[in-house]
Amino acid sequence: MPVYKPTPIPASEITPRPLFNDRRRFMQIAAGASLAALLPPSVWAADNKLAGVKNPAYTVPEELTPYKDVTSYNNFYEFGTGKDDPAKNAGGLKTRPWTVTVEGEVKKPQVFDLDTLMKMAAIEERIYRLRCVEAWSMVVPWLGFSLAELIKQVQPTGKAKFVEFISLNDASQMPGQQTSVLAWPYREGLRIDEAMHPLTLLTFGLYGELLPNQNGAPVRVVVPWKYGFKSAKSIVGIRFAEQQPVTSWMLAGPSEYGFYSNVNPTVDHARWSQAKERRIGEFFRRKTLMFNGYEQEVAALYTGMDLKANF
Ligand SMILES: Nc1nc2c(c(=O)[nH]1)N[C@H]1C(S)=C(S)[C@@H](COP(=O)(O)O)O[C@H]1N2
Ligand SMILES: [Mo]
Repeated sequence: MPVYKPTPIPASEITPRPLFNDRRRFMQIAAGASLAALLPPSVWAADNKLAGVKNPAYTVPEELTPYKDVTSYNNFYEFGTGKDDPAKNAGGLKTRPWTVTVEGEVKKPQVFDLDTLMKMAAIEERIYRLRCVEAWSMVVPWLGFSLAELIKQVQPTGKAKFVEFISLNDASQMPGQQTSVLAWPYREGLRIDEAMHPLTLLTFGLYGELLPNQNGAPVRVVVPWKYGFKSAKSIVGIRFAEQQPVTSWMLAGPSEYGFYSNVNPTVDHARWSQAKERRIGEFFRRKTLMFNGYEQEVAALYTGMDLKANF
């Protein structure tokens, strides 16, 4: 089993950089104004707030995608396949009480209540890119902590080589599950060293509030160097296994969606190029970066692997 050795974070990544290109907004933040002050008041339903300490090691030198776009342009097939379907149809999702069952090849299998899970480690704000396989991308201030914190607590056995994520399966709440566009429940997976990588974020919120339902409330993963579909939403199960799990997208199209699905501008999707992407809210397309810009941090995970064969 490949053991993850943390890559030293280069000095350029540690030096705090402006979070925004827009100088005025940056100066407001630098002057100590809270992010809340920069957003429309309607966004800040008091009970939905979630505080996170900014982690300057995890940011990108690009403008944030506006909250409105992050929460209205979504993929969440449990609520329909249109980009605006999740925001329209996910309102009734019941996100409390909520449990996440952690099982399989672990010494301490456990059912975590959401509130217990959220208190397991300090919630950080991390600004990550998220790039969909459909060649659009966003920059989002996520709130959560490294999934590794949870994995360490449950103590994987020597046999645990993969981690599977299982989303909620409830057609009464998720109208999209009345169709068979994907095999339900939505399943995704990572190799255990990918899951242990500090960048892999167990995510509870964005933009200073709890996750809106359409973004995967109440808990999801965000794996920033992989195509968006690896970042499973509304997770109810995490299973450790010796064998590579079969994911919903692999079942839907094995020649189009591989297990690894690393963002890679040099490996095209079966039906389109991955060389460029459209940042939501922008007109001109940008060049897609290797591993979505996280090459320095994650390339070592794939040393010696043929990334064309393992797409
Ligand atoms: N359960 C579940 N998780 C999911 C999806 C889904 O359809 N169901 N879509 C994936 C895809 S394709 C993308 S691009 C991201 C989108 O996350 P966002 O809506 O927060 O931008 O969620 C991923 N996680
Ligand atoms: Mo996606």
